[in-house]
Amino acid sequence: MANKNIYVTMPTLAPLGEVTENLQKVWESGIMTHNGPILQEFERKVAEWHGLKNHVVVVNGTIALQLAIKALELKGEIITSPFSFIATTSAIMYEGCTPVYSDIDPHTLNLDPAGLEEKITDKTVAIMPVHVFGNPCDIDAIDAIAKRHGLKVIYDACHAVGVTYRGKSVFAYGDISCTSYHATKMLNSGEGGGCYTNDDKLHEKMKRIRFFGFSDDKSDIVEEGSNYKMTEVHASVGLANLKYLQAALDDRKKKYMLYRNLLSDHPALTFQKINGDCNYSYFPVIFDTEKTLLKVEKALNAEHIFPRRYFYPSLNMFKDIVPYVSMPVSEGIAGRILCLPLYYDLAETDVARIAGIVIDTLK
Ligand code: T4K
Repeated sequence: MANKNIYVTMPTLAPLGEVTENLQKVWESGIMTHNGPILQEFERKVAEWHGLKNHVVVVNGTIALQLAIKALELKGEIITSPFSFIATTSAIMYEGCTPVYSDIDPHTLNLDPAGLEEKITDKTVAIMPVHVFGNPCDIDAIDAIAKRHGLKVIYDACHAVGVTYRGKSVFAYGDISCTSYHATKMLNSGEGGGCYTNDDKLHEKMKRIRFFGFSDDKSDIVEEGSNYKMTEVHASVGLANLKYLQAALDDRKKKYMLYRNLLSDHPALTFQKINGDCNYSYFPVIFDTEKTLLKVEKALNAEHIFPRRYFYPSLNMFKDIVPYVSMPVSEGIAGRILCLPLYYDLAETDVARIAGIVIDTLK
């Protein structure tokens, strides 16, 4: 199988027959969208899986972040991580707020609470930390800072399906936690996202904004809303895949540990420090230099293996969208980090082969 392309990830998919069972109901009812029965079942079952009640499913994780900002009526500066996917920053900007970067911890790769307070100004309205690669942030420290300064917290939990912190789902923290059900995530509905909150009123408000801002009886427009609804077709995929979430999590952890055992002894490599629990959704490797990374990437590509430079460059380097402010830790990590392939259908023999290529290239 040496010539089969191996990508950084692939979706975990339920048997097609289980998706078509759900689709059969859609076809029979003719209800394709508008908060249909399958969407409601998906929304409820994913929330229950995480031990939570309030869950508003939307079309993708980026829109989930935008919905959270809109629902909290934020206008001003939002402190966020420069070590993330562009969606974290673009969601802030799309909602008319200003992203302000604060540097990351070099070990956990999450926002470093130690540097956060000095970024707070009289324009700061919120903090948007990211649980990078499913590794939970220092939630206690971040929430304490937010409380002290009267700031809202929206967690970008797009990588964090299935992750717990102090015995509860990470989605239980912050004013709102947003996740992604994109094809590349632990749980996928093709495209999809969700907002979690413990505040019932905020939950109802997000549901109204998702549906054009209609009042519950649809007689009036009571919010500045839009159309963020997920279709029944996507919900059918997500609902079928949910049955395989635990198997996917167990498998990911096993292969993550296999990589760690095979690579850990090498002096040129370091790894993300896991803060308690993690879903091991990615396998990031930090090299000693960018030159080493590029050499390893080239060697893997030659074998039809396509790891990804998540996240490169550090978001503060996109100078055309946000004025540049130096983030030395994030910039340093972004230049040296590579995510190796990790997904349900990846054979353990391929994990061993990939690790072998990495080690051989470092000789
Ligand atoms: N916040 C954070 C921290 C995020 O990482 C993301 C998204 C978001 C917010 C926003 O969530 P969404 O709005 O996307 O729901 C991917 C994903 O598109 C993106 O969801 C994800 N983060 C980001 C980290 O990765 P690309 O452009 O790097 O990946 P792409 O599409 O090239 O896919 C990677 C590999 O996955 C491919 O080489 C093959 C495989 N693949 C991909 C797709 C789309 C499949 O096998 N099937 C597929 O359908 O962005």
